[in-house]
Amino acid sequence: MERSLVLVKPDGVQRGLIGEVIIRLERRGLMLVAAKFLNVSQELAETHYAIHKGKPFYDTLIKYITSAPVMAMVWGGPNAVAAIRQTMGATRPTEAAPGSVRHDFALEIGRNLTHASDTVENSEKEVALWFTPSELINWKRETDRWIFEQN
Ligand code: IDP
Ligand code: MG
Repeated sequence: MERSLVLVKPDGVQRGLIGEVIIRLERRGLMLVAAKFLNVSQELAETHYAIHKGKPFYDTLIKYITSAPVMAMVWGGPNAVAAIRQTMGATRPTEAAPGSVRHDFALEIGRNLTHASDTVENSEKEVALWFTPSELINWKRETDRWIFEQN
């Protein structure tokens, strides 16, 4: 099953939007695979955002993600990476599709509430960075056959 790392970033946690993000992913039919609430260390932040090192927003991005607790989750399902990116919306909230989390709840790119893996390859790396194998729950839902064509 395809999986994606999803973070409710510090602004989302502070604004009480953890439940809002979860409800949208649950309603879409995606499956929760893992979850934990944590303060992000400097080291984890730098590894997670290594691809952005050197960019003008890198230092503020690291400060943002380490500034307060985040809700880290793994969600799975068919085309989970693309589906979750769509549910979260484009990086810049003013370019995010109406109905997406970033459109509906955010205004600024540096306060865009969530993270979601951008490719299948990166999703597997990110899941392994944030979670140990034993934290990833492999389970079946009674509703799977009504949501997934193949299960
Ligand atoms: P993504 O979160 O949609 O994958 P990325 O381009 O990977 O977007 O950027 C990571 C995060 O860095 C964004 O979610 C946003 O919080 C922040 N960011 C990206 N570009 C800018 C910018 O130009 N100014 C401020 N923050 C930015
Ligand atoms: Mg990204």
